[in-house]
Amino acid sequence: MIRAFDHQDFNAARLVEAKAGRTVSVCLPAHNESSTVAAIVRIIREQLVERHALVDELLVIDDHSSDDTASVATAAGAQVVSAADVLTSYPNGPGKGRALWKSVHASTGDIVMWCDADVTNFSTAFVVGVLGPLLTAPDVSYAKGYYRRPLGTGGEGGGRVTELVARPLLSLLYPELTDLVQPLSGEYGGYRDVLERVPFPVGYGVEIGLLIDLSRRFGIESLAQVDLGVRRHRNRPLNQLGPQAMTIMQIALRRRSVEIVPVEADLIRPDTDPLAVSAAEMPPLIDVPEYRERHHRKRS
Ligand SMILES: Nc1nc2c(ncn2[C@@H]2O[C@H](COP(=O)(O)OP(=O)(O)O)[C@@H](O)[C@H]2O)c(=O)[nH]1
Ligand SMILES: [Mg+2]
Repeated sequence: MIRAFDHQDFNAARLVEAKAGRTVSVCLPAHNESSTVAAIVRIIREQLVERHALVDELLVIDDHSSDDTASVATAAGAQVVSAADVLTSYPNGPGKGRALWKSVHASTGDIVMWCDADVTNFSTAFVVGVLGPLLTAPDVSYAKGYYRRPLGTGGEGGGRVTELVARPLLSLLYPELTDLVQPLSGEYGGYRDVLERVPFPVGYGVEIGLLIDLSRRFGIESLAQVDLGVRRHRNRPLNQLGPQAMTIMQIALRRRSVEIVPVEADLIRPDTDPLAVSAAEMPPLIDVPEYRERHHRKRS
């Protein structure tokens, strides 16, 4: 069983005491999120940087946004890093997973956690909840948020990709991960010294890739999940979920055997042009010389 917690078991003041010298970076990946990112930044800065010293560093990883994501996030009090400027000798390009990988390099905390920047009902519970087990449960090194996700009609459950792709794949191939309520949630984090040891899929396969790799490498008991309450975000049309689903399948299948499916493949649909879907991965940061240079610490 993956250990489960509830955000209500934690509060910011007590977690500040539990930090005991450890530092926390919160990173928000953002591609054209100008309508939501500022409110999220402001809540974290006012409540968890200034009122309680829980969060030591607040980064927005802006990825070629064509709107004013960068300026509104800066005005709201985040440090904005342009993804294009980080680890420039590695293959550049869009992708949530690549942005997360770059944020591990760009940030400095002992703990790095992420929140999606498109959440419309953000509260401090998201950060407090994920940090709770990381700061208080000694063997937890990776914590994954979960929540109820109301769709327009009030239906519960996961998202469509969660129900139709992630859960069936985990049931077939990785049953030890099936008690995760939201395997694809965007609010999660872990200790730098585990995150730097695993590859990061460049796109939307990053969540499933991290779960599979961290559980294999550090044991299922190093994982925790935390109830964060209710979460609302942008709901995408079905035609945008196909490529997400496909890259998740590529990442999960290729961890069983790289021969099953190719790393680059076209999603073929009758009424649209073929769409290239990539399951490329960025290498473990510990193997990246620039990372070792910047974060060099004594390690065993
Ligand atoms: N930096 C960066 N962020 C991205 C990219 N793609 C998605 N994101 C961010 O990742 C978060 C989750 O993406 P979203 O599209 O909402 O995924 P979904 O909730 O699974 O549909 C949001 O904050 C996005 O702005 C990207 O290529 N680069
Ligand atoms: Mg979203």
